[in-house]
Amino acid sequence: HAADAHRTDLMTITRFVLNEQSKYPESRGDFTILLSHIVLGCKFVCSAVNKAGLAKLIGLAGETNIQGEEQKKLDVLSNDVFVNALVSSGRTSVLVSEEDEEATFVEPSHRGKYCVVFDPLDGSSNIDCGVSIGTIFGIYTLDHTDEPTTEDVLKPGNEMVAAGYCMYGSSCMLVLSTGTGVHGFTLDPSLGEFILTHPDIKIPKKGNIYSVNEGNAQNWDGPTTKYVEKCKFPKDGSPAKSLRYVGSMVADVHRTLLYGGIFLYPADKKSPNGKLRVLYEVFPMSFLMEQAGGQAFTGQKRALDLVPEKIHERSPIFLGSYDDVEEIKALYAEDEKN
Ligand code: P6P
Repeated sequence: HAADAHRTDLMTITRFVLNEQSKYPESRGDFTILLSHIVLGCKFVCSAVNKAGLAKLIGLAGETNIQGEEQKKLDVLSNDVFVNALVSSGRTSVLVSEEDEEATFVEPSHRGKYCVVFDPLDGSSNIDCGVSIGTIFGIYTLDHTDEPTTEDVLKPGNEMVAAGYCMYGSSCMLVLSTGTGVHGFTLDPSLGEFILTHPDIKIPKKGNIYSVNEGNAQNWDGPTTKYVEKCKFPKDGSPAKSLRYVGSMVADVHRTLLYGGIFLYPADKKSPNGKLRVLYEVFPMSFLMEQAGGQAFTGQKRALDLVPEKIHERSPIFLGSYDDVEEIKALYAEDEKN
C-alpha cells in the first residue's frame, strides 16, 4: 500500500554506525558520539558553502556583517566549527587541521580516546566558481593515558581506525569507512540526516580515466611521464584513457571511487614530495581506496605504510583501481632496477 511506496527503513549514518558498533559489545559508543560531532560539522559546512555565493552577493562575506564583525573566510569558519565540534565531543585528545600550523591538544576535562586529522575545506580556492569541495578526515585511537603529543598522530596510515570525506557539490555526500568497507550517505536537507545511499562501494578493478594536472608534465619523473604517455598513446591497441581533472581532491577521488581509473599527484622537480598532505589527504583517501578494493602508492611504497615525521608532511600519491595502480607500480619498480 501507499506506505510501501517510500522506503520505511531509513538507514541514517547514526543508525548505521550504531549497527556497526553493536559488533563490538565492549564499545561504549565513543566512536558514535565522535562521528555525530563530525557529521554536525559537515552539515554546518554544507549549509555555509551553499550560501557562500549569496553571502557574497548580499555583501556579508569578506566584509563586516550586521554585528560589525569581520566575516570569516569559509575555510577558517569551517575549521573553527570542526575544532569546536571535535573538542566539545569530549572524545578527542589531539587534532591536526590543514588550517592550523600546530596540533590542538584538548584540555584534560574534555579529553577522549581519539585523535582526528582533517582538512576542513579542501579545494576551497574553487568555491567562487562553484566547483565541488570537501572535508577530509582520518581517525586514530590514542593508545595511552599520558599527556598527548604529536607522536600520537605521527603514525602510519595503516593504524587509522576510520576515514572519510564529505563532498559539497550538487548534493552533500559523506563517504565513510570504519574498516569494514566503504559506505556513502547523502544528506537529505529536509530531514537534516545523512541517509545510506551507496552501501559497500567497490571501485572497478580497472578504469579508463586518468586524473592528473597535465600542466605539471614538464616537471614529472620518468615513470609518471611513461605512464601518462601510455594512457594517451596505448601501444597495445587498447583505447586511450579519458582525462578528467577537477582540481579538487574530494571531487577527483569521489569520481575515481565510483567510476574507476587512477588519480595521480606525482612528485615533480618543483615539489619533490608532491603537493598533497600525508595525514589529512593521502592517508584518508588511501584508506578508503583500499577498503573499496583499490590501492594507493607513493611511487616508492604502499601509501598507508608511510610514517610521517611532521604533521603537514607531503607525499606523491597514485590511487584508484587496483590494476591501474599496478601498472604505475611496475614502471617505478623497473625504474628502480635501472
Ligand atoms: P593543482 C586543492 O587546492 C588541492 O589541495 C587538492 O584538493 C587538489 O587535488 C590539488 O590541490 C590540486 O592541485 O596543483 O593541480 O591545482
